[in-house]
Amino acid sequence: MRSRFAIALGSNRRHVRFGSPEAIIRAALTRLDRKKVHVIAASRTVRSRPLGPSRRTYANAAALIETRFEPHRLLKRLKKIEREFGRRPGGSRWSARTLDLDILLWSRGSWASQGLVVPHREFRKRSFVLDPLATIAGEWRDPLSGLTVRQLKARLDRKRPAA
Ligand code: A4P
Ligand code: MG
Repeated sequence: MRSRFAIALGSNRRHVRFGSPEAIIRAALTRLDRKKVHVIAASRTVRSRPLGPSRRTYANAAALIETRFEPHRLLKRLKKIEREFGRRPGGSRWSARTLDLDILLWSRGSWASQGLVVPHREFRKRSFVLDPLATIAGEWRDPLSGLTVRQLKARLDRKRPAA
């Protein structure tokens, strides 16, 4: 049975072949849409100030995909793509990275296994995730809070008015 996932894409480092973080995100979206994984919507790429210690500006985007994969199988594919884009495993947490792919939401609800929690634990607090996601999945309801993506974004915007 096919299900849907919302995915976050982030990059804050140039790649020798693909170029700027924006170009990396575009290339990653093309790469994602292959072999049993279908990209059915993608947001525009936005620039965002880094959260955490890295000082490099990020490019972020969100995508909706359709696949028969279970969450852990999809994570394996995402990790493979991160490696193809030159992300080295074992770099310090939040260090500059060429490509970060996170699973945000799953149409069948919640998932927890070793090394994977869906919905993503931090996504409700991050405007660089909710802003692009709201443009393609505003009505998607977070199974934990019961709020839609649009409502989560509005709640976050109230807390952190745009600078
Ligand atoms: N993992 C557990 N749940 C998930 C999930 N739902 N999706 C595990 C993906 N992975 C999940 O992630 C570490 C491990 O989390 C994975 O191996 C997987 O087993 P990682 O991507 O390898 O490492 P990371 O990215 O350094 O850690 P983490 O916790 O994913 O960092 P974040 O939270 O992704 O933060 N600022 C801006 N403006 N834009 C950004 O995109 N990103 C980060 C990274 C920091 N600041 C940022 C941005
Ligand atoms: Mg990550």
